[in-house]
Amino acid sequence: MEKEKIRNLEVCFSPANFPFYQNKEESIIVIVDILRATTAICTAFEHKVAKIIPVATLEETYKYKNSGFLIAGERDGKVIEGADFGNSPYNFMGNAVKNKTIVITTTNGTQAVEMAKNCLDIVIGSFLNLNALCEMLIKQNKDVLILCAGWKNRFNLEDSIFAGAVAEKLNNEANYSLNCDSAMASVDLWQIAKNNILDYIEKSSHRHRLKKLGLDDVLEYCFTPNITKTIPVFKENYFVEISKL
Ligand code: 3SL
Repeated sequence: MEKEKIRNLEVCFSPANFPFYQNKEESIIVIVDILRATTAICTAFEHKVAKIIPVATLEETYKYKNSGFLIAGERDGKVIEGADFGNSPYNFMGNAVKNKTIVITTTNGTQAVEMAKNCLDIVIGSFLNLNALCEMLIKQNKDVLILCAGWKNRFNLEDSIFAGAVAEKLNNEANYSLNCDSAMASVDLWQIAKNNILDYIEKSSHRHRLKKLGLDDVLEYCFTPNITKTIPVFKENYFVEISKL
């Protein structure tokens, strides 16, 4: 007999739609920006960063810089002036990040975090921590809302297929029902893409944006599953590894 599906999994394809989701306070919010912000954040925690402070505005970022913090960030893919790091996951490796606190601002990823900031449970998802994330969500047994950062409030393929990967797993392996059309659409997209993600993602507009800027060296890395078991979780005003809570 099939297990009763008692938890809901919803997918929000754009931060612009986030205010319309009613069940935010009861849900774990998974923020996703596969190219490249949430992949970079997961990389930083795999490389033992202490904290990541996400901020929405450049003004706030430079305030932190003036107080002596390391800052990372981009706008439209380009590294912001005066930054210690850009937003390539390769920047967030080794001694550059180990035991450090880094302030990050990005075009879409940290804006999505900003929208969700008042919610109780916020975590970061990427292909890098896919299985660990799903295992944690199943263990928590709460409703889940996946917030895709998209591109300037528009839909994007890479975040949506990742949402589909999580939705499919939670639906198949646990008691999650997919009652919203966007969750079902994300699973359909994932099923089309999953056997050859890199070919599929050739269509993605941000993939082309990164190529034009010469920043697409991270493409394969961003779609590599399960490089890390770390799960960045939001506390007060920063992300920390879940085991440090
Ligand atoms: O928009 C974002 O948050 C970034 O991930 C975009 S970029 O890939 O760094 O250009």
